[in-house]
Amino acid sequence: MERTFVMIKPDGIQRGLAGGILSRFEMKGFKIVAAKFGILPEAIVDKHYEEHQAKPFFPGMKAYITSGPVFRFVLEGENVVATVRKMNGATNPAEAAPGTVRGDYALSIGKNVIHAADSPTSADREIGIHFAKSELVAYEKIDEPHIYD
Ligand code: FUP
Repeated sequence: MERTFVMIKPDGIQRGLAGGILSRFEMKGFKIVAAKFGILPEAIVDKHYEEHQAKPFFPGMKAYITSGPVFRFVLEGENVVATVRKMNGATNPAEAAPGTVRGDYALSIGKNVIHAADSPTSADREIGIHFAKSELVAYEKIDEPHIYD
């Protein structure tokens, strides 16, 4: 079963959006297999955003993403990577459709509330950066027969 990495950023935490956002994914049918709350260590930020390190927005983004706690979790389910990206909406909230997390809750790209991995390969990489294997919990959820054909 596919897994993805999701992070509610400091703006989402400060605005009290974390529970409601996690609830969207639970109600969709995805299973929570790991979660942690806290301030990101600098080394984790550098690894996570490796591809953006040379970009002009990187220093500001790094300062922001470490300015307060974030809520990180791993979700599991069929097509979870692409589905969570769709549920989050476009990176730039101005282009995010209503009904998506960013379409409903965000106005600017630097404060876009949430991150999710953009491919199964990125998901594996990001899960490995943020969680130890022992922190990923494999378990049966009783609603699965009612969610999957
Ligand atoms: P995403 O895959 O949706 O997380 O988006 P990107 O990897 O393109 O960007 C990562 C983060 O960099 C965004 F969530 C916000 C930040 N960013 C900016 O602050 N300014 C930009 O112009 C582009 C991205």
